[in-house]
Amino acid sequence: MKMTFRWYGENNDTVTLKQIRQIPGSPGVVGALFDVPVGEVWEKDDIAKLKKTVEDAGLTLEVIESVNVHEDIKLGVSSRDKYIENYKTTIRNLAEFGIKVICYNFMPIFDWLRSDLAYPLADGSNALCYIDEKVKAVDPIDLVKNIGDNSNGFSLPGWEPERLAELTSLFEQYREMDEEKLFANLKYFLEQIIPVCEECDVKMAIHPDDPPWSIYGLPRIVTCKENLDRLVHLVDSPYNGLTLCSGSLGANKNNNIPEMVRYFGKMGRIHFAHVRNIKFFGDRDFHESAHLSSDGSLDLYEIMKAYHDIGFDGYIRPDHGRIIWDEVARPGYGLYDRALGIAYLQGLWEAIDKENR
Ligand SMILES: [Mn+2]
Repeated sequence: MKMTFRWYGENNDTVTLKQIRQIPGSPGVVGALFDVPVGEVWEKDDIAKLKKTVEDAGLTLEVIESVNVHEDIKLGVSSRDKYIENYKTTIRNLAEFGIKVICYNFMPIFDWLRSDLAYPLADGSNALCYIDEKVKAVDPIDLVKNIGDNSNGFSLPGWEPERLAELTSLFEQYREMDEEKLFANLKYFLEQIIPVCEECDVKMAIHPDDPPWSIYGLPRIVTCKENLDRLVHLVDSPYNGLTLCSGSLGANKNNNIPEMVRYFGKMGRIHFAHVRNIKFFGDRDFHESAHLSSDGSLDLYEIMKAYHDIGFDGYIRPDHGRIIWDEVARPGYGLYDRALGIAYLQGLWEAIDKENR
């Protein structure tokens, strides 16, 4: 496995590249151009600059998270072709700078969704949290506002205020959308871009929906083994793969993560692994926890063992962390708890590896 750490870029992250360089094992950087509007081309000059910044700090940049998909592509309206062409150009441009994997998602309107961004935990830390009743009780527009007001001044990816200002009209446009239509629109998109990926050797890795169920009547399709299986066969190419996020998929108690790792891993379709834990306190209520198995509801040993068993050699990263030790950071993306997560994942891996020699 190739360990990585997500970074939001200079002036956009409280975590520095110097700090990342000092995390045990010196992970690679997962980056993105956060100031390019969704749907526009990522220009070579900007990619070159990002790559140089990362490499000057003694780190590598081979994974992008995310190149977001324009809403018109998800909606399947005629203007999508223009945005798909832009996406293809972005893939070609990224390939020129050694990018190997692009993470993306196909969630209508919202990206990940939580009811609380700083849910207090018993030990005095705080974490992202999802309480189903709370989400249902609030109007989506108020929810967006709450998220914006509680993100410590950061614009959270997928929650850009400009885009969400048009929430009412977006909901209107999705009125007729169902899972089948969304699958068809994803297929159309993949059929166009996967040949470009094959030509440039860049793998697409779709991130699951978070949480993995429909919210506010919007369809969500990247949610379970059955749908992921359908998805990887929409275009049957090794370049059409997954970001297997244990925390996102794990929020549905029916999803067996180690089994999914083995199933899609053997198929060679897991290009990026997000490994984190969550703690349930209701059927659809959970808060994010430290990565440690005993702190959450998922067994991280079993998950890492599944990756080891399939001989996983792709990119992996710890995912959201709690906010601990009075750190002020982007919700879910502080340095400390994610660095602890990395050390833990590497410890599990070393132990499993040596046990199995
Ligand atoms: Mn994730």
